[in-house]
Order: sequence, then structure tokens, then C-alpha cells
Amino acid sequence: MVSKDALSYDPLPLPDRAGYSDKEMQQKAAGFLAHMQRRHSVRDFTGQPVPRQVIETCIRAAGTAPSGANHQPWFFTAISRPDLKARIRAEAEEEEKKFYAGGAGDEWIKALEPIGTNADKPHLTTAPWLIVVFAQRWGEFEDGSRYKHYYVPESVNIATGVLLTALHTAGLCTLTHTPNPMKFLNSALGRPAAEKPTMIIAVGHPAEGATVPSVAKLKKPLEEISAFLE
Ligand code: IYR
Repeated sequence: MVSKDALSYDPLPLPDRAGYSDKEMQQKAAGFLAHMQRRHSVRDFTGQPVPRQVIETCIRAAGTAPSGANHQPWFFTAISRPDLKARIRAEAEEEEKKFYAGGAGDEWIKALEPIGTNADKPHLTTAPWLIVVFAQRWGEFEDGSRYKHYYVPESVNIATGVLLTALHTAGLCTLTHTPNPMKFLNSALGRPAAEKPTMIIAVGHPAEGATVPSVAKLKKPLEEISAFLE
């Protein structure tokens, strides 16, 4: 929790700086690219447990993300309790049924065809952990008074990216899942109404024979996702 009297500017010498030669930089960058190219969203998990400590460490990594005014406007609820996972699955599938029965509209359903999704979400009960990401519009001082958070979606989405990267680096598979609407997660998980659930991340080991849609391997080339103005 932020303290009201810890808010003055206090510059420290840059800690932990790793300086590399140009060649080392390229090696590091290429190594990281290869690592990320091995990340795939997986829909089929085994129930093989994952130690809580691994999940805690990955959430701590997510918590290092940059954020508006360093307010860290995120909250992660990690769930392994079978009764809670079953409740989340039941409520998510209820929303997904409406989505796939027409709520989504034809264009969206067509866009999802190559991904192969439908209203069944077994991963929500088979994966050993679900991590629900919440975005907080407000923070609280120690005395209970509120302060506004800034750039909330941007900050939370950066942290979520770090979390997915950390989980992948730990050798785990994930599936980002966004039932719409997701407000049921607040009551299911006891989070305040001012927090907005942004995503459910199913986490675990892939089932034997797990597949990925072939389109998942089609990544846009550099020329399509970037411009260099030198
Ligand atoms: N939330 C639904 C639909 C869905 C939407 C998108 I965009 C996807 O990339 C995948 C699924 C579901 O989880 O099935």
C-alpha cells in the first residue's frame, strides 16, 4: 500500500544495469525471440499440479511492470480450489453459450473459425491454476482514502504480458480467456466492485496430444508490424 508521506521525488543511481556490446545485445535479443517463438496458447491441460511458489514468483515478475505514476493498478487472484474453478467455468460457459449462439455476430464467429474455439471451456477446471487479472481504477492510502490511478489498461496489459512471459519461461502453458461480460468474477472471487476483471489466464502443463491451430504459427513479418524512420 502506498503511504501518503512516501510521495516526494528521490532519485537513486540506476540499479542493476547490464551493459552489453552490440554483438551481445543482438545475441540476447535473438535468444529472447527464439524463446518467445516457443510460446503457444494451449487449450488442453493436464491436472498435474504446479507449485504455488512458481505462480507467486511469476506474479511478482508481473508486478515489476512499468505503470502510470508507478501506481501498479493491478491485482492477480490465483485459484486452485476446485469448487471455485468449477463455478468460474459454469459462469463463463453460460456467457460463452450466448456469445456463440449469436451474441458475437457473424463476422466475429467467422474470425474465430481458424482458432477452433466454442462455448466449452474445460481448461477452466482441468488447468491446476487460473489467474484472474483485475484492473484497479483507484488505489487506497493507508488511512483508507482513495487516489486515482492513471493509464490503467495500458499498465495492466503490460503486467499481463510480463506474467505470460514469466509463466512461459517457467515452462508452463497458458490460455488467455476473456468471457464477456466478466463481472461475475468480482462476486465469485470477492473483489471490490471498482476493480475490473480483464482476463482469466489458465495455467498448467499441456495435455498429451495438445494441439495449436495452424494459424497460430502465422505471425506477421517485421515489415508489416514496424516502420523504421532513420
Ligand atoms: N471469449 C470467447 C471468444 C473468443 C474471442 C476471441 I477475439 C478469441 O481470440 C478467442 C475466443 C472464447 O473464449 O471462446
